[in-house]
Order: sequence, then C-alpha cells, then structure tokens
Amino acid sequence: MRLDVVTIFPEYLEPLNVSLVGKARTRGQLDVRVHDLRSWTHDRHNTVDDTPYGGGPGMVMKPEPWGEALDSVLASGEAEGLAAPVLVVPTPSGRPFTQELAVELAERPWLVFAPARYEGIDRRVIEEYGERLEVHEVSIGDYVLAGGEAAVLVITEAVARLLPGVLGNAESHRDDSFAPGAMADLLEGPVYTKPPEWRGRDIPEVLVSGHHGKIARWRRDEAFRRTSANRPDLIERCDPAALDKHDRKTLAELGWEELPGGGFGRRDRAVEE
Ligand code: 6GU
Repeated sequence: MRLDVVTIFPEYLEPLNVSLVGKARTRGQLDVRVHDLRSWTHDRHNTVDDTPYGGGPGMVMKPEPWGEALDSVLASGEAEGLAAPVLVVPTPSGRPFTQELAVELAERPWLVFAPARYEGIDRRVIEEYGERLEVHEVSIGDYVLAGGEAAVLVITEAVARLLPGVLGNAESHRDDSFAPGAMADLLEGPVYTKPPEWRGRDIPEVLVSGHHGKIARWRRDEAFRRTSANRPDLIERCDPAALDKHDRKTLAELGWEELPGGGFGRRDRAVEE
C-alpha cells in the first residue's frame, strides 16, 4: 500500500518510522511518503494560511498550495501506474473514523492524507478533488486537536495492522473489539499472563481449568460486563438475535432488560433501590 501525507509539520509524522508501521515500511509492505506543504508555496514567507472570508477567529488554509501539492502527489502515483487514490481529510467535522472504515481503507492500494491545521482548508479544495477522487472527511473522536497530523498517525496504524502479513499472527485481529465476527460490538474483557500470583493477586481460576467452553463463556461474560460499564450505547443497539440464553441472563444481571420494540435498555433501578 502507498500512503502520501501532505503536511506543514513533516516531523510530526516521524512515528511512522517506529513499531508496526515502521516495520511494515522496512519490509516493503507500506510505501509512506511525507511531503511538506510549504514546498508548494511561492512567496518569501511560505504562506499557507489567510484570514477567513466573512470574518471570525483563526486562519484558513489557502487553496493554492493544496492544489499544487495534491496535483503533484497525484501525478507521481499515476506515473507509477497507480489508479486514483482515496483522499482522507482528517477534520473534527468529519464522519467518525471506525473499524469499518479502517477495513475499507485497508483494501485500497493508495491513500493520500491532507491533514489541516488552523480552522481548516478552503472548502473549494475538498470540492475540487471530490469531483476526481473518493474523499473521506474523518474525525477520530469528539474532542478538538490542533491539527489532523495525530489523526493521520491513528488512521495509518489502524489501517496498516490490517494489511496482509503486517501483524505477526494472522489471527490477531479476528476478535478485536469492534471487529466483525463472534465478539462483534463487544469490548474485549481483561487478559492475564504469568506469573499466576502477583502481589497477592491470583488470576481467575477458570483460565487454567483447561475447559475451553467455560473459558469462552467467561470471556464473553467479561466482555458484556466491560461493555455495559464503558460503552452502554453498544449494549443498547446490540442485536438480540445475536444473543444466546446465557447472554440474556448475563445482561439481566448487569441491569439490562429486553425492550418490547427489540434492543435493550437499562432496567429502572430507581424502583429497586
Ligand atoms: Cl481528524 N482533527 C482535528 N484537528 N481534531 C480532531 C480530529 C481531527 N478528530 C477529532 N478531533
């Protein structure tokens, strides 16, 4: 997979040389090219921003450097025989970045990232490339960062670990939280390793029982427990058809009830307490 990143802070992308993504690069599984947006400016101050039309605080990234940068990056990939890339524009006003989108992006041979600083990029840039490319404006969460570069790191890591041969164990992402499959839409429960006792704390006995059925059941119960505590929204929209009798009992113990219209809701504890 080829990745191009156009940024005013190329050094912010240094972590792409480390760990999983760094290894994928040295193995030739990932071809990452980081470009300095300012190299497509023509004034003495390498200006990339200007005041917003209509007034208001902050600055807006000018369209001309982005246009030249993206044209140049697109031409270089085309010259190497690549078909049109997906353009990923990290922005707090984008659609939420999800595992589903990571899977979709991992299937594409070429991604171009256009992370904005300041108040964003002049809208006409998104419109212009939206006519030529598949463009995804994505947000990595409900908080505001100073720029999209950290989001590029997040998205790249989520995508790179899905590429064939990048993760050591091909099975490793099968039961990720949020991965489609058996544990779909449940958070993963706790994990343990040796020693069996640490600072007076034992591990759950079932994990050394050798009883695979009981272990799977325990893990699923713990996944429900953690999901109920940390992501009740995932329980609320879980599909009742995907649950067995034991799941329903576990959810009932965690304070959930099946609603008449399907789905689950918190049992009204005001009455009980
Ligand atoms: Cl992608 N960019 C910025 N600047 N802030 C964010 C974000 C992206 N996602 C969440 N907050």
